[in-house]
Amino acid sequence: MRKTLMSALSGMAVAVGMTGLVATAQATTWDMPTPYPDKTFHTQNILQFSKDVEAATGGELKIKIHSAGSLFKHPEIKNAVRGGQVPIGEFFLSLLSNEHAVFGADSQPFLATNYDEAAKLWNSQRPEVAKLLDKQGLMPLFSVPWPPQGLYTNKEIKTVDDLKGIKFRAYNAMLESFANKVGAAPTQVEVPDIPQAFATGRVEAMITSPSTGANSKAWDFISHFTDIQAWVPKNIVVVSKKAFRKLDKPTQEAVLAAAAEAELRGLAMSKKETEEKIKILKDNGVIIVAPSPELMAGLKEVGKEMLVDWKQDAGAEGEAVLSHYRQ
Ligand code: PCA
Repeated sequence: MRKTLMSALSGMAVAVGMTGLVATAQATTWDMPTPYPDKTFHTQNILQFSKDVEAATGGELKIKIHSAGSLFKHPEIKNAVRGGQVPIGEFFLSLLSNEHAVFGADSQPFLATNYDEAAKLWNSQRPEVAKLLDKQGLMPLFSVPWPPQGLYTNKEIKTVDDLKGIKFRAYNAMLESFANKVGAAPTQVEVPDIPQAFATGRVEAMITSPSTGANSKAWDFISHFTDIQAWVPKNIVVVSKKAFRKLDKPTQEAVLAAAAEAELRGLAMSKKETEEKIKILKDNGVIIVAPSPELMAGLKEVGKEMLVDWKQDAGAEGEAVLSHYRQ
């Protein structure tokens, strides 16, 4: 009797196991590396995107998010998608500015400094970005801006000269060149490593959003936030065209619809958090400073110089972006 029951049970287990196997063989799971920690609004938005895709496809396509550079480090994410190691990924668009200056248009100081200008700039930039990515077998799915970028320091900054000699955290080639131009000493540091970089004295100032400042608990290592609103950079989510083509038509459409929603939701989240995160900085003792006219004039001068360099580097594609943007 015991033996019969056992074999009946194991027979059932085999049957259940087989059904499980059939189900997983049909469904697709995409691993998706992202650079920023879970509580970042971009990551929250992408988690919702993943849920939306799973719901819309009845579980046919699952997107598993690997946040904070846990699967691939940020600078490797784009090439991981390009090389087919993962089908989809998120990264900071202007991180690619060392491949082509056009990718860095949104990190050009004082070219687009609020959400409306940033949307207009993205409209002008998107066709060129899409063409460049297409050559690498990649397709943009959606893009979401960060809040306008501000200056975090451990003293009051009244003029550009006050930035001289400061060890400056950078997140792309443009910010590095900006830091060099103001006489600061730049070092690349990814978001998850910011607290450690300040704690060990590798850096002592940064330009980033209220989001990244508040999420990094900037009050532990800086005293002043100067609201210079210097540019509005974006993250982009790209998919490998090859992986996308493998999906059936309804699944492809579900991905595109969820992406369009994510772009709108992400923008709303970004806008909402600008004020919220500045308030958190303030509540934790950071001194919020409106920039002096001298400081702004000096920073804009640096922006002008950088735009000259940028135009040269960005060539015909850059011209197309700028002339469309300025129409
Ligand atoms: N946070 C990211 C990119 C821009 C931003 O606001 C960072 O600091 O790296």
